[in-house]
Amino acid sequence: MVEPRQLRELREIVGDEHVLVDEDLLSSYVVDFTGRFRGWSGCVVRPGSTQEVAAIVSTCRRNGIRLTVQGGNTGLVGGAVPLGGETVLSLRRLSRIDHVDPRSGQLTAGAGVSIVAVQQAAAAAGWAYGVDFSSRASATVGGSVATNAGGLRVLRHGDTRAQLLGVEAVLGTAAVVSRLSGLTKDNTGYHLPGLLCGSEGTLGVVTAARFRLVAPLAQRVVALLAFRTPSDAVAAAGSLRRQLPSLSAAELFFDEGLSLVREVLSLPTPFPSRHRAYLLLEAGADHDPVTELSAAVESLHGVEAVAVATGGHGADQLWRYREGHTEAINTLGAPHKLDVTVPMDAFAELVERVPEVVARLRPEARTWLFGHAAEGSLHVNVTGVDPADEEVDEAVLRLVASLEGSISAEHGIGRAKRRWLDLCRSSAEIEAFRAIKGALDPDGILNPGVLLPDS
Ligand code: 2HG
Ligand code: ZN
Repeated sequence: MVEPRQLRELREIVGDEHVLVDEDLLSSYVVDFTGRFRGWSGCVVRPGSTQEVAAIVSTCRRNGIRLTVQGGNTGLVGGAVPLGGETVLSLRRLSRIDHVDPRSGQLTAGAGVSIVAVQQAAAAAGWAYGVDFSSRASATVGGSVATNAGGLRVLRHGDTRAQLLGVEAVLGTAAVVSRLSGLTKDNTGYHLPGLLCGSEGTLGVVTAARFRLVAPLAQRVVALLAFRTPSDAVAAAGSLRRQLPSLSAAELFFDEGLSLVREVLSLPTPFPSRHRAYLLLEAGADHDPVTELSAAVESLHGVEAVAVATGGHGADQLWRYREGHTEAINTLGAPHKLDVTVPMDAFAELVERVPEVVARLRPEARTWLFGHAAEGSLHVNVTGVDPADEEVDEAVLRLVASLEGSISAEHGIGRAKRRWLDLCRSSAEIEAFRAIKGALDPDGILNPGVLLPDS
């Protein structure tokens, strides 16, 4: 609990109106989007500048106040909600975008800027931002950097770390590190942006980021392919990467997921009959990519039906079948969410074995699979299992580890997965993580309980 004297100190830094203590005002900050992770907090602090963040961290260090750092609160692993009663440090007021530098194709955005606002600012200047994902309207720059967000275009442009040229951040020591000049080449020591990116707020609070932008693609085509078997769909994603240089997304889902999305979002059926597996493809190029897409699709095995849309509403409609999964599954109650990746040659086996593993342990459960097929990245959602019952989660993660995969492809470890970190990280690696944490956040006030398992 934050004492009255400490609240006064925080108010002096950010102003009375930006220290929230009223229970009603706190309610949206203490629970995650799925409703699975619910914490509590005595106070939310909303700084308006990097200097204010530094002053808050310094005050919290002095007073032993532990902080949970929060952006758009779209995380899925309980990393941004105060499960241990921490004070919430909300960065949404850091919402400034510096104008896009048209020559270098870069922009600097505050931690509280939404991903959609970054995309719009880039587009307005004739550029594009290489990262995109379903929660783009609420997710923020700070959170996307802290979790190294992946999403729908990783196969074309890489993850958030690949866009990151610099950050401004307040370390757990309260020191400010700032490197936002946008040098594309800079070999002068440890790469702090790369380290802070994906550190899930455990080392420092990212307050701004400098991103490289990509050339916009004048023409795009979206195709939904129906496959005879899941392994045909997985094999297709692999071979399309080689055959179709304009490929920018290859998203996998299955019949059960499509039916649920259609029912919840009231969408029409894309094909007259049902099929076992689907790939949603997007290709983008300066020229019309339809001809090369059609030629590539012709060469694939097991394709039973194809729907094509060249941009506009039709393309958005096809995307809804894929992007609607998270929302549709959430209507069934708080799901168990796993987000795993395995080497490509084990991906088809993973897709086949996950439902068997779940069914063996909890026959009453429903398993929903979808994901980013070209990277071997699979979202496993399980409904109908008590949120506190983690036996299924553990069994799936052990399967992933046995296939030499990783227990998180893009959502991070948060609080949800930390006890399984050693399934894919050696004790030497975890000790190195702890040493870095100890150096940059010596009092352990930033995101306690996130990422690192208890020692
Ligand atoms: C996606 O790819 C997101 O749509 C969310 O990473 C995945 O809801 C999920 O499990
Ligand atoms: Zn995803």
